[in-house]
Amino acid sequence: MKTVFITAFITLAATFPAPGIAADDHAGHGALYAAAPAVADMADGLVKKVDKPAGKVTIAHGQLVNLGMPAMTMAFRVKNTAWLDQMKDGDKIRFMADKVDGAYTVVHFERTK
Ligand SMILES: [Cu+2]
Repeated sequence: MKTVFITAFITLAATFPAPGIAADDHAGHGALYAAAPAVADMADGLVKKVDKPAGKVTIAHGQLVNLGMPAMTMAFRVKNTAWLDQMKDGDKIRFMADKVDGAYTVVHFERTK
């Protein structure tokens, strides 16, 4: 029972990093790490290509305000590679991207209709 509780806590902590934990990796981006992604940081995207071996997804995306990036088509890494199984070519998504270890990475996404 104790183990279950600890696992749940770690999962929760990973999902909603506290500012103190996130500070080292994401200095200067503190405002992004509220419990839920801010609407302004979500962008529309169209999945062009899922490359599971490379762990990447190519997305035609709208403006990414938090990254100062205009609309374009580019490849992203994903925070959780299991997400690549939930995406397929032609999917419309809403997503949030950030720079993780120097690479543009999808850190949140949801499918839209
Ligand atoms: Cu881009």
